[in-house]
Amino acid sequence: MKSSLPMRHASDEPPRSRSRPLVRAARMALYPRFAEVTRTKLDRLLQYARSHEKALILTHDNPDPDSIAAGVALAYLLEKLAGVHAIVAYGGIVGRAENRALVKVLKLPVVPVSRVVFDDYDLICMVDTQPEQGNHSLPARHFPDVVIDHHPERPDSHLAPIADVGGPIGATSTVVAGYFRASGLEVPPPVATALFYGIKADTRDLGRQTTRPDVDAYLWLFPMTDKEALAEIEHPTLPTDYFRLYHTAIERAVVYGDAVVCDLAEIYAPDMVAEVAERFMSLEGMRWSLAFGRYEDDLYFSIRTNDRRMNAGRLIRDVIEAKGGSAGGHGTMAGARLPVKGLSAAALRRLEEELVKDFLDAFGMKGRKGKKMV
Ligand SMILES: [Mn+2]
Repeated sequence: MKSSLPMRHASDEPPRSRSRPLVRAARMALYPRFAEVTRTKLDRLLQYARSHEKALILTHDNPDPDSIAAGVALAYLLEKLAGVHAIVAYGGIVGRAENRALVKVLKLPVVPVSRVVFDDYDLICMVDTQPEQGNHSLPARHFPDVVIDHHPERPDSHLAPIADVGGPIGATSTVVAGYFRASGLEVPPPVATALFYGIKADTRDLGRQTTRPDVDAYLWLFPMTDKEALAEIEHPTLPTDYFRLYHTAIERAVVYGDAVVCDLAEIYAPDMVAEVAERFMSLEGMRWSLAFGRYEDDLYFSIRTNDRRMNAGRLIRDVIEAKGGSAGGHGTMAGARLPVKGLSAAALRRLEEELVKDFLDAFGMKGRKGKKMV
């Protein structure tokens, strides 16, 4: 059945940039097809969109640069090439200072989903997430028409008329940059800068989960970026809360063998767990990094690994979905959310202890004694 659905890439998966040389040579031969396939995907998307009037593009909750950039770029494409009025909305908050700067400095037109009346839109798109992912704010009575996401595909995503999901690509921004390139449309500097930063952030400067299309899109976009804006985004001023949280993080981090675990308690923005997990991954000798904290009625989790044999996305789903939460991610980075509304302080502590134990088991650190990081 799947093969009859539009915009699916199975045979046109781009090569991983770090394949062994022989395999790489063989895959390179496939590469021209990637551009061709992208053109076809764009045509199908535009043809579908043209019979609609108003598009709502949803990012995942607490959006990262990749989802914001992909959303804004898709909105621009739909307006220019399909004549569809498009807005970009997100659930949760734009938390990290870099992400706030991205929106502010580039004046990106994104709005909180609380301001959206879903029934006003006849075209619903989802970027950097998928219907079953559980980290977005699309009400269950709606289903997206368009899904564009580089995360591993979920079965339901292909029920969307237009789905460009899965594959090894490092960023959804790479996929949308590919559409731009195929369209021949000029990329406005704010859009180019956002897409560039989206790829840079998701691939950690092209060092993680990076494929040749990611590198190509990055290089293609760079001359079109606003360098001053980029510097402002990458080096934003930070609130006192940020340093307070880091202080807490450093004091509370515990090392178990080659895994570092940090319970951040209250956090001022959900995406701070990702920031801390990422940072502690640079601690010498670590193979795993886990950070979690509470924001409003949810516990947020973020894990990182540098072990290519492991799959962080699968691991976090196994642990968190068993407890009724939602999770997603890929090989080296993943995140999750678990509702804890109404739990007493004692019950919450027990749950956290259980979860840390589950994670340590999954990391292969069963029964290890922890030692404070500092
Ligand atoms: Mn992404």
